[in-house]
Parts: sequence; structure tokens; C-alpha cells
Amino acid sequence: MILTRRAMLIGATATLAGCDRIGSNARFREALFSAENFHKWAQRSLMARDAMAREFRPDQISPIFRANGTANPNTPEYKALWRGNFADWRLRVDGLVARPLSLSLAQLHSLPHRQQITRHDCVEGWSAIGQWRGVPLKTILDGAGLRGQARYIVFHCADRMGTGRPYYESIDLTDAFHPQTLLAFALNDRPLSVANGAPLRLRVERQLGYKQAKYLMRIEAVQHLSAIGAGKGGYWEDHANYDWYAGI
Ligand SMILES: Nc1nc2c(c(=O)[nH]1)N[C@H]1C(S)=C(S)[C@@H](COP(=O)(O)O)O[C@H]1N2
Ligand SMILES: [Mo]
Repeated sequence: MILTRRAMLIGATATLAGCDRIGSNARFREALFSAENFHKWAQRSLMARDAMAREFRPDQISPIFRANGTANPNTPEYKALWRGNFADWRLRVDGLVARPLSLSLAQLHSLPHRQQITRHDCVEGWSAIGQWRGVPLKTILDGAGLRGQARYIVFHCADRMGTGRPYYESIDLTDAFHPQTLLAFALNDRPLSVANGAPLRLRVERQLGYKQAKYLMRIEAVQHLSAIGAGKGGYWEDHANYDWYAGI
């Protein structure tokens, strides 16, 4: 099910113990040894990945949080939702989940919130500090109930890019369950503007700007990324060879 660090370590230990019973030749021992090294390495990097992104003070908030990429999806569907103040917008949560969800903004507002002041770093060479408020993604995923095969969470957005293809992004479960990973509906104490991703965007604070998907419409739990878009896990990964893992 949900891959906690503890569960992974228990799994790794069980595998090693199981292997130990299977054989004792030199090559096998060598493999076991390297598996053990791998295990230690994995443990260290997992711990590092659990670390919190730096949070800032209110007086450090950037006066303007510039918009980048799509500043308005401008599709007939999005315009209709915007005109209705997003009352008819729904976030779909589906894929490898036990209970598919369809959540209104009001429902998201009624769930426990988290607020954090973090720095956004765009690969194009600019940064901005903003205060985000939203629902931890974990809350939503726990509500939907991830199935055991789920390995990635995919974020489908309302905007289409120059190629006509929709923007999308994806993250692994370590990032999805990180306490600072939010579905954010407010920036600097105001509802998200259209330029910054209204009505809802992802904040995955230990990743670069292009992972912070705006204009969320649908969250999908999948086992593999290969079936979506060109299969590299995100719009810029597909079209500009950006790294899928943009951890900082
Ligand atoms: N749906 C969607 N999400 C997106 C983009 C986009 O064009 N469309 N651009 C990405 C990039 S490259 C960055 S740097 C940030 C910009 O967020 P901002 O417009 O709030 O500054 O959003 C990311 N998420
Ligand atoms: Mo970016």
C-alpha cells in the first residue's frame, strides 16, 4: 500500500534475510553485500528526501509572484468555470484508488489546511518566495485509498500548450506523502489568481518550478508513467528533455 520509509526498510530486511537462506557461494555473497550497500544508500537518500524544504518569514515574501508558462488556460471549458467563480469546478481523483473522488473547492476548503512560506525556483533563472495555503495531498490520497500497485501520482491540468497537448506532471509516493506537498488554493492569503494556477495547484516544495502543476483538474494514481503523454512523466519532460526528478 502506501510506501512509508519503515515499510520499505522492513521489506528490504525481509528480502535480505530471505536471500541468506537461498545460497552461500561467493558470487552470491558479493551480490548480497552490494544489496546491503544499496540498502544503506537507499536509506540515506530516503531520509534526505523526507527532509523539509526551507520555510521563510512573512517579511521575506516576494512583493510579486510572477507568472510563468501558461498565464490563462483560455479554453472555453476553463473560461466557463472561471465565470462561475469555479463553483462548478471539480477535482477528480482516480486511477489506482479504492474510492474515486470528485471534490469541489468548498469541500477542499473544509478539510484541514497547511500554510507554508517557501521559495519557488524556476529553471529559467528566477525565484520567488510565497505563502501557500492548501490541503496536504496525503489527506486526499488517504481519502481515496491508494491501491497497492500505485507508484506515481499524475496531475492533469486545464491548459494546453503550444503543441496542443495538455500540461501534466507526476511525482513519486515519497514526494506525494511529504508533509509540505499541498494542493494549494491560496497564495499570500488570497485565492489563487488565474496567472498563478486558479483554482488549485500543486506545491511540491523540494522540486523545481515546472513540477508545480497549475490549473489542476484531475489527479490520477498509476503504476507506470509510460501510458501518459510521451511517457516521460510530464509535459516538459516529454517536449524539452527536462529531468523527471527535479529535486533540490
Ligand atoms: N498547468 C501548468 N502548470 C505549470 C506551468 C504551466 O505552463 N502550466 N508552468 C510551470 C513552470 S515552468 C513554473 S516556473 C511554474 C510557474 O508558476 P507561477 O506561474 O505561479 O509563477 O508553474 C509550473 N506549472
Ligand atoms: Mo519554470
